[in-house]
Amino acid sequence: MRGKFKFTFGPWNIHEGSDPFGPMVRKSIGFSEKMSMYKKLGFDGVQFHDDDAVPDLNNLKPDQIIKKAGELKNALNDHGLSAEFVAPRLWEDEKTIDGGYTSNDVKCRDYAISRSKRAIDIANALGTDLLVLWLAREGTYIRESKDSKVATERIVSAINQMLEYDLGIRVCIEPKPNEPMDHTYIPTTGHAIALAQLCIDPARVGVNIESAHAILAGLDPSDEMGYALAFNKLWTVHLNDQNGLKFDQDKSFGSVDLRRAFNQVRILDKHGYGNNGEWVGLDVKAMRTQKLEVSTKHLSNSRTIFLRLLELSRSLDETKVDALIAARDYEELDLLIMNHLLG
Ligand code: XLS
Ligand code: MG
Repeated sequence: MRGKFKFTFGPWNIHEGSDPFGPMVRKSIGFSEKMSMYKKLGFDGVQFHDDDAVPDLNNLKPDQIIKKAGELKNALNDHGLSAEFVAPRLWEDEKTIDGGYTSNDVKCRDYAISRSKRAIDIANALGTDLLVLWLAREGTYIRESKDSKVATERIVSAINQMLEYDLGIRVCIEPKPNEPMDHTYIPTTGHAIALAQLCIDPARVGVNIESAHAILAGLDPSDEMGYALAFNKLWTVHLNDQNGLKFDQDKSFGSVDLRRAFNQVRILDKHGYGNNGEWVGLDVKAMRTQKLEVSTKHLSNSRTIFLRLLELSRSLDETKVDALIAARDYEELDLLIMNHLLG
């Protein structure tokens, strides 16, 4: 079965270029202007952090949040766009300095859970059943500051409370091994899928695999995807690229290692990704050097590369591949792939 591909990105992927060492270099673009850019760039869906969808939500009551999210839903409809998921942004608030669900302070843990429930309310109002959890600060800078068994149990308990709060919501963990933390508790796809088994309804806990995060964990993103597909748990992806073990770069898809990108497209297509409505999400950032007028090319380029790699994947002579596998001639298979990619 072939895959079916439609694309999303989040408003944070059109950004001002600030980094830990320097301020913004491009002016901010408001969300309504961004909304009008999606279709032109070839995208049909939007990924949201809770406060991308409803700014200032800490100062609003639950019913006010739902009302604002409803207004946003109308605006999305006007643009012919769907919401793919909502992710509670549990890494900026002062109450999440030491983590959300794993914070050592019970008041902060309660805040993280109540904020996650607001994110679920927003997801419902936007017409999506997918909640993404990037567990940004659920980890430590020094091992002694938290107990990893207790932390794991706290994450499970938090997810259980979300599953209980809304019997229709699906929780999608986005693993990442480090940054901002030294080490996080759910660093890989395997960790996330095993964690799902500890939850009250494992069938509603899946993964969002980000290429760069897998690479930062020293793993191959396409193998991570294949693993999640085997569990029917690959519910969304964050495609991008990463040049080795350093900060999370969110480079354009395929821009570092075309063959690695090819294999991600190939595994998704071979196993019918998208036939159950899954989206291809991109989590890419423009280079800081890019001028404002041309600061969305990383998005359209990543999509273009995906589609070109899809053509290559579909035009690969699979009979030859099978014959070389049968002959165990992997050197020749290597050359076949290289020649195919070189065109
Ligand atoms: C950061 C994450 C982030 C999430 C969205 O590393 O990739 O962008 O995907 O919350
Ligand atoms: Mg991501």
